[in-house]
Amino acid sequence: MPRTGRPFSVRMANLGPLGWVSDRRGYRYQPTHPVTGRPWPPIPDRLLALWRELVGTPEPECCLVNSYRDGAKMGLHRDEDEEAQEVPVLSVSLGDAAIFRVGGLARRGPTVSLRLESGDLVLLAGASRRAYHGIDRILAGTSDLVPGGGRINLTLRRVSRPARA
Ligand SMILES: O=C(O)CCC(=O)C(=O)O
Ligand SMILES: [Mn+2]
Repeated sequence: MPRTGRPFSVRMANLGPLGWVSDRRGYRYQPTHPVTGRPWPPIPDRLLALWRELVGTPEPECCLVNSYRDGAKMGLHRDEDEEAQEVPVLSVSLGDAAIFRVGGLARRGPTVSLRLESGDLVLLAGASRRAYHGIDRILAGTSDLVPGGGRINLTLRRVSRPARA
């Protein structure tokens, strides 16, 4: 985590031309893995097809892979490291169910929570693109999809501003 250098409880990897990374210096997108220096693997065609069906153009540039095990959670935040703030964010939940919390544009405003099951999709589009959201907890043992248990969330994002047609 920025400043403190403490680890997140969620483990992360990336697919695609850009990956979201975090360290003491802050959050950013970069084309290579921060430790190996290698490019991220490509986003699988099935995910690109899902994006084309639900979002259309432009193409996503990052698929963040979040792995939740052993009490991992994600605090309330907005996805705001992308230049392309008007392009929706699409996420796919796999494995154990999760309690997802979503609010509005103010950090301290009212929120609602909903249960995301394996296979559920979340599309943050329009006004909700800038809404606060997070994962309160994982309901361990609700799915046997992920080997060893837990939840995987795939979050697809456009990062750079699309070229004008
Ligand atoms: O795990 C989730 O469903 C949410 C992930 C998320 O909000 C993020 O990676 O920015
Ligand atoms: Mn998010």
